[in-house]
This record gives sequence, C-alpha cells and structure tokens, in this order.
Amino acid sequence: MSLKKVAVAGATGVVGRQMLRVLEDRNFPVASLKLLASERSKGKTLTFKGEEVAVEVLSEDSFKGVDIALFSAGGGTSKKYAPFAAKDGCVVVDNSSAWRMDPEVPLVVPEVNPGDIAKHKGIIANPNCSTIQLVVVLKPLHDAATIKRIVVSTYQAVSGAGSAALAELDAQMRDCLEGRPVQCKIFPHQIAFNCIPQIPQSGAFEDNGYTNEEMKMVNETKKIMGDNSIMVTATTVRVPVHTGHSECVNVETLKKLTADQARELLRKAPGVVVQDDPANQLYPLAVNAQGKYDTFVGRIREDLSHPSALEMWVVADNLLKGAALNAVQIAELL
Ligand code: 25A
Ligand code: L14
Repeated sequence: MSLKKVAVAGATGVVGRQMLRVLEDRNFPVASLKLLASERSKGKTLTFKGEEVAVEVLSEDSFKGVDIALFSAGGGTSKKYAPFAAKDGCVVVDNSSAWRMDPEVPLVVPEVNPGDIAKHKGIIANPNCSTIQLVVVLKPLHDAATIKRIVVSTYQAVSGAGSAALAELDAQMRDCLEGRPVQCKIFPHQIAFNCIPQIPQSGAFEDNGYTNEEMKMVNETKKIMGDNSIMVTATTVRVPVHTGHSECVNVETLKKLTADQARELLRKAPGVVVQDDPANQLYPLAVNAQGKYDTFVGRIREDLSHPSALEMWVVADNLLKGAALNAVQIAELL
C-alpha cells in the first residue's frame, strides 16, 4: 500500500478519537494526518503515534491534497463538506447518515459487500452502528438459507449519542445515587437506571410510528445485503451502557437451519466470534465487547414458535465495528 494523506473530520468526538486509535493500531499507511473539528475545538491537540497534532477548523478548503477523509461530525457537517472534499479528488468515508441511502453512494460493510466500493464517485457511506453488527452476522445465514424476515430489538449504548451524552449519563448516575434530582439536556428522559425506546433523542419519529434509527436498520440492511425482498422490523432502545450495542435478533429463513448449522456457519464467518455455551454462562456481553474489533453472537436457538426461524443475541463495540473500525477497513480496501 502506498502512503496516504489522511484527514479526520470530527476528530475530537467520541468516534473521531477511535478513528485515530484504529489507524494507529492497524498501522494504516499514513503519509500525513490532518485533524478537523468545529471552532469549539480550535487550539486542542490530539496524539497520533506519540506525536501531538493540532486540531484545525473544518472548512471548504480543508481537503486540498488529501487522499482519504474519514468523516464523523454529524449529518449536517457531512452533507455540507463531503462534496467539497470529493471535488478536490479526496475519497470520503462518511460515518453519518447523510449519504447512506443515496443511490450513487456505496454503503459498505467489508465482510458483506466489499465489491460495492468500486462504484464510488468520491463518497462511500459507513452504515449505522446497529445495522453493521446485524449484517455481519446475518450475511452467512442469508447465503446458506435465504433470510425472509428479521425481527430485531436493540439495547444501544449511550456513546452512540456522543460525548455530551456520556457526560449526561454519568452525571445522572451520581445524582440518582446521591439523592439529587436529575437533569435532562441531551436525552428527553432520565437515562440513568432506565431504558428509552427513542433513538435518536430528538426528532426521532416518522409518520409510520417508527423512529429514524429503526428505519435506518430496515433500509440499510436491504441495501448492504443487496436484497430488497428481506423484510425487517426493528425496535431501537437506549440503555444506560457506556459502550457496546446488544441486539436480540429473530431470523426467519426460507430453508430451515438448525441451531448447530447456524453456529457452524457463524464460526467460519469473517469478523464474527461465536460465544455460545449456556452451561458455562457464556454469551456475548457489552462490557466484554468494548475495545474489541469482532462482532459476538450467542444464545443461538431454534424459535419454538416457528418451523424455520432462529433466535440469537448479537453484541459489538458501537464505536469500533459500529463506526471507526468499519470506516478504516473501508479505507484499507481503497
Ligand atoms: O445527530 P448528528 O447530526 O448525526 O450528530 C452525530 C454526532 O456528531 C456530533 C456529536 O458527536 C453527535 O453525537 N455532533 C453533531 N453536531 C454537533 C454539534 N453541533 C456535534 N457535536 C457538537 N456540536 P460528538 O459529540 O462525539 O462530536 C463529534 C465531532 O463532530 C465535530 N463537529 C460537530 N459539529 C461540527 C464538527 N466539526 C466541524 N464542523 C462542525 N460544524 C465535533 O467537534 C466532534 O469532533 P467539536 O469541536 O464541536 O466538539 C469538540 C468537543 O466538544 C465537546 N462537546 C460535544 N457536544 C457539545 C460539546 N461541548 C459543548 N456543547 C455540546 N453540545 C466534546 O467534548 C467534543 O469532543
Ligand atoms: O445513524 O446511538 O450512525 O445515537 C449513530 C449513533 C444513529 C444514532 C447513525 C445513536 C447514528 C446512533
């Protein structure tokens, strides 16, 4: 691989910081690194490979001479600045939802549809965190037995909502334990010691009663798997976990798969680790997935109520496989 000039937009955010860690950890061939964020981060520095790098304010001219830009600064920022980067010959890997359903933009999970990268015109979209860990596990089952319908419920960590949200969870935990009233600024309700069936935390609901996050899982799953006939229904829930999204997944297949057959297929699947030994209380846990690159699956069993369906529990680090790692893997393929 030749050395690349890399920029990270949103470098000071929770995902941006993980992007730097992953670039470093995987020894990405970085010729130079530009860190971009909003006015608020002006004057900050971040460390990359032991060196301090100053954060610059993102502008239309930030991408001249840059080969690859990883964006994670929210949808509005991507919508506005990614086209300037693409125009300057830079390839953008965008972690926001801004471009994902654009028919001109590939939506890529390297274990599932790496070939779609070739169709890019300057912007490649990184899927939603909950969708990525779902499709990594479901792709081998789809190839073997054709998935007809997916019913998924998520238990999503607070870090998905950014650094201010993490600070709110911690403050509310302290307030609850010390008997003070909690304050809600980011989330519409108390998140400490609670579950909130609304993601994102503002402007979430669509006319059909689903949230944006739920509809992202429906639409992105079909696009990544390249199969519009797969039926998907989702309920997405915020839980008071720092990092690591968990999912309860029910999959109905055309051809029946036994639990043993599914485990066998998943043991061979790239990026997947089967943790399924109920006798020893072994199953995936968010606290164990945190900091890991793999997607973990367990509690695999045949659905009692259906002749050809499976139940399973899927967990991954939402900041790594759900965001920063997947983006860096796409950059590696580029
Ligand atoms: O819902 P969306 O739009 O899809 O957004 C998804 C995520 O993007 C971030 C935020 O994640 C959110 O969860 N984000 C979006 N809009 C934002 C906004 N107006 C926003 N963050 C701040 N302000 P995050 O908190 O992990 O931040 C991700 C990175 O995005 C950079 N960023 C935001 N707007 C930008 C931008 N970069 C360029 N141009 C813009 N217009 C952001 O840089 C961060 O790198 P930053 O300099 O704005 O934030 C640096 C530090 O500021 C602290 N912080 C976060 N939120 C707040 C805050 N401080 C005060 N008030 C806040 N509300 C954090 O410590 C952060 O590290
Ligand atoms: O579409 O947990 O990538 O708040 C990622 C973070 C959706 C919301 C996306 C969260 C967002 C999600």
